[in-house]
Amino acid sequence: MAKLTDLYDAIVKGNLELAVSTTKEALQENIDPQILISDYLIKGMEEIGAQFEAGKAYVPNLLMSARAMKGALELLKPYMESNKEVATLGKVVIGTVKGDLHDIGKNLVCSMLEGCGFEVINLGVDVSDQKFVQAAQENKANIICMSALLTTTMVYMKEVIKAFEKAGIRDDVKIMVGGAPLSEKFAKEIGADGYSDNANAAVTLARKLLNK
Ligand code: B12
Repeated sequence: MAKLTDLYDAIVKGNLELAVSTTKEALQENIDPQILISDYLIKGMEEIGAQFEAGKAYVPNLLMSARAMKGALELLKPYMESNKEVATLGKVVIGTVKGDLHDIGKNLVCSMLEGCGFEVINLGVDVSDQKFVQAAQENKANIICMSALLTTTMVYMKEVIKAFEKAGIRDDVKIMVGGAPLSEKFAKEIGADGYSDNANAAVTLARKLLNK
């Protein structure tokens, strides 16, 4: 039987091999991927983040944890995309804003949206305001999702919203924002249409914004 605490330990210690082997075992035993993500993978990232904050872990530790997390998520992704044949609920353009390279949370939001029937155009990390606007226009997007994990980069979200206004397409899209340092209050202040603090709630919010 898969020892699920190994998955948590693998993320905290940045052990890619253990993360992959435990995830494979858990999948063979039909354990719900959502439980693996919420109860073990994300908890492990939270722990290494807390250690980093306390000066007990360093950037290389974060990188190794992120690598282990990505390895496990790669295996889980196909299970989150099982509803792909469902007609698309809408088009989402998503990216981590300029100056910010954190993409684990953003990729989780992508997978959940895709798994629940949205078509997702993932622009990656370090995305400029013009790149968001261009992608929205080219793809006729319904929703723009922005992610930021740094207090120094979250302010850039306002610039992106201004760029949509300047291009005259602000009313054509719904804008959702997220990432650990954000809040509902911040989202309102910058003029976003919605905020959520996790990938599941992001799907509910996206459906609500499009009345689906
Ligand atoms: C992993 C990590 C890294 C990795 C990133 C690897 C990668 N590919 O993403 C690396 C090592 C590269 C990194 C680098 C840095 N990091 Co870092 N990092 C983290 C860490 C430990 C975890 C982040 C994470 O992945 N969390 C797990 C995911 C699942 O959670 P999440 O991102 O919050 O996403 C969820 C929700 O927020 C939401 N969500 C996210 N995006 C969106 C978008 C939308 C639209 C919606 C609706 C919802 C939503 O849903 C997600 C899933 O539930 C955090 C600490 C922490 N506890 O957050 C620090 C942290 C974010 N990093 C920090 C710092 C300081 C840095 C560096 C500056 C360090 C340095 N000195 O170089 C650099 C900056 C590099 C850059 N320019 O971006 C600080 C930020 C402090 C601050 N207040 O700004 C933190 C908080 C650590 C700390 N406590 O000090 N980091």
